[in-house]
Amino acid sequence: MTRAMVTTPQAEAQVYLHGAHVTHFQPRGEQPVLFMSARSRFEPGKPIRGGIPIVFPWFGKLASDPAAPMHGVARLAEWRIQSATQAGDGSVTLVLGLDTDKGTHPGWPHACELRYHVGIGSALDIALEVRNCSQQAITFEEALHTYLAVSDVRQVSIAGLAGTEYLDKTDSMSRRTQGAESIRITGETDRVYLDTKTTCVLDDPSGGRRLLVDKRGSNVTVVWNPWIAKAHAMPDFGDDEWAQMLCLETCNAADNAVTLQPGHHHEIQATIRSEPRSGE
Ligand code: TA6
Repeated sequence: MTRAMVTTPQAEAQVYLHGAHVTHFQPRGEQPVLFMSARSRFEPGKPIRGGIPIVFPWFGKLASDPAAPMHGVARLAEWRIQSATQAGDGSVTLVLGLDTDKGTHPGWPHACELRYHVGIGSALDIALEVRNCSQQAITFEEALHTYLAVSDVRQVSIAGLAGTEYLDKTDSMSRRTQGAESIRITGETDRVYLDTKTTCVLDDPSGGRRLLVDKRGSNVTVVWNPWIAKAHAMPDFGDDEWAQMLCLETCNAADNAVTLQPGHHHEIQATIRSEPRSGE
């Protein structure tokens, strides 16, 4: 598979054309920020496990066609490099492109232009732009399904979602409200936080760092960890890898799906960066 290996004064990164998939981001002198499964597949028609899969145009299962690929078609498609530019400070921006049309999938016969901007500097800046090139309004779901690398998920905490309503996918999508305390991961966790625009901060004590996910154009945040049983059930995921990752996903889905009029475009954007824990 073709990938772009990018090295800048601030960081290094890898981006596969398959799914426009960022699989690696490592600021100079720091640990990798993204988790990649040692058992990930790298084959046509299969998603890459880890890094940042792009979810589009449906999140999860497609209600009208349960046989349709989970999380849509964008992460399974071959994207092309539109441009690669370097700024004065040495940071690099790649733009990848994918166009959809009536032949893309029966569940998505719409003409759209997708442009994915990947900025590699001291932070990782990613933005998915969707342009509706059809004659009718379209509605879609999307996610930058980020797998963050953590030293031990049982010790991390996530701040930024206090008081936010969420759908609990481990309990038949029941609606709940997050308490005031930071989120701790103590079992399989799969939550769709609604109507939230806030920055999330993942505190990783034994990793000695905090990972921050700031976002724009997104009203949903998903928090996911498969824990033990789900990890065992996933063929492209190591049985013990659940402790080394947490997905903090920048999304628009469910109540917050996006509707675009003809000729209009929408952008979802996330900035991912790490900083030392205070005093460390
Ligand atoms: O974003 C969380 C989630 O929707 C979970 O329900 C889980 O299925 C995860 O995505 C991974 O999905 P995948 O299709 O990559 O196995």
